[in-house]
Amino acid sequence: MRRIMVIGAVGTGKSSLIRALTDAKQQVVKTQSLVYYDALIDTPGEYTENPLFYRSLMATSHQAAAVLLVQDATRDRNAFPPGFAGGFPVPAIGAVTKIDHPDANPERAIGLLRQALPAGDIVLTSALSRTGIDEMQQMLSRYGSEAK
Ligand SMILES: Nc1nc2c(ncn2[C@@H]2O[C@H](COP(=O)(O)OP(=O)(O)O)[C@@H](O)[C@H]2O)c(=O)[nH]1
Ligand SMILES: [Mg+2]
Repeated sequence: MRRIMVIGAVGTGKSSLIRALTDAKQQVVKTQSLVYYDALIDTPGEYTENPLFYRSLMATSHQAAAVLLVQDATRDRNAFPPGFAGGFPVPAIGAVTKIDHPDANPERAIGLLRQALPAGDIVLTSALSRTGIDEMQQMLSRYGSEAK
């Protein structure tokens, strides 16, 4: 199964987004730090926040169909270094999370995400209201990755 590796800062909403995208019945395999779903790989936020873990992210991405960079719509700073998406050997796509939140600023989030992901689709999502979840699932299937 081709999987999408999901990366982003601690508390961005990666795991909530993955839960919204996946079928609760599926088998989940947890390694020490990574969580493998049928179509997605959840990564700890520390891996995105601490450059010591970048090599580990790059290594894992080799077995992924694509990397999904996740940006929190309520945050005013980018968790990723400029051009980060270009360092992966596979295509990169983006998701903005928590667009339902009163403090959400989706336009700002897209601007921040574009610094790390100059090209590639970005979907606006909310795990809470399920906005953009269908669109995310279609995007995953374009990479040969069926979330449910
Ligand atoms: N309002 C709102 N809060 C969310 C949403 N997704 C996640 N959260 C909250 O953000 C926090 C971190 O979510 P989590 O999925 O654990 O983030 P992770 O560290 O990136 O895996 C939790 O308190 C969630 O309830 C969302 O779509 N809308
Ligand atoms: Mg998490």
